[in-house]
Amino acid sequence: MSKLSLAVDIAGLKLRNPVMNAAGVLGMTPLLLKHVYDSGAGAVITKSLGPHPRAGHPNPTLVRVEGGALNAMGLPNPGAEYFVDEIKELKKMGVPVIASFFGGSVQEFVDVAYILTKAGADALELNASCPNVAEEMGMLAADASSLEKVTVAVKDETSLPVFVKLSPNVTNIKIIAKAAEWGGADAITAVNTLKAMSIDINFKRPILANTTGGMSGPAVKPVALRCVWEVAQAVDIPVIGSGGVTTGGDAIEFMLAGASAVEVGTAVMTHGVEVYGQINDGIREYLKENGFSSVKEVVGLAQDS
Ligand code: RRO
Repeated sequence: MSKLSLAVDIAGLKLRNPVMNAAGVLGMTPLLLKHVYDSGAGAVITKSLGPHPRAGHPNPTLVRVEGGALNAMGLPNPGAEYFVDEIKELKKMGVPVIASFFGGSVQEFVDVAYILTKAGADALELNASCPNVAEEMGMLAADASSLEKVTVAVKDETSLPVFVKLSPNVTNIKIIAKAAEWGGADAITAVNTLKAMSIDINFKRPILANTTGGMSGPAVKPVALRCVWEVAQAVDIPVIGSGGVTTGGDAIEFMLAGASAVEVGTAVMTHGVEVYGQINDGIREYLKENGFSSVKEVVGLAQDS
């Protein structure tokens, strides 16, 4: 039997394994991201970077809830220009870097894509789906035609693979995914967090200062899995799964639904940064036990009738 391989190729981006951190998780400094890579991730994803530094929302911005967590960070980031040296540093250390980014207009998306491309990122993840900011900045992924336009403009600016990260907070994710593909997206990341809230019954007020936040963690996994399933049916480009992945078995579920790779965020809170290596161990074990020699053989298998 041939040697077992966890290596994947996502739209030309070759990675040693299919597990990455989700944007925003340990993504603020190169040292934290290097730690993610050393702990076993195949690539790292930066915090979503915008055209200007942003403080984000006031505290509380994070609350644990049953089955996961809610966050309303509000896109805090130092600005893309500041992160140029951080990306260069990571590249010097041999770490594959996917730069997550956003803008408040088509031009801002293009400007930030230009900065991050010049910085030497290996791929870009266009964040079209933050649930915690005003519509025009966050929920681009609710409007197929705007998303297509932004994707076209970004693809015109960069030669890097562009992954478009979608929201689960839409009626028909297939239409949105198709629009991103028409715009030239090289892959789809499905999905960002689920809009949610929590109330303190003693204070009789919402816990998050922003009132609502994005739900992540094991409780959203079935929703994210359904999104991956639908997106994989709608497009011919690779899909990256995100939402509640904690174990190798979870990652395999996403792959069977059609994901070529997965992003892991909230599990770091419960399992520490070692979770990246543990998930890879679980994937390897599954491949071995089921007679597969590569991750590719599993992708989309549950879709075959
Ligand atoms: O910073 C945030 O509040 C945030 C972002 Br940019 C995102 O894409 N998803 C999320 O749950 N929180």
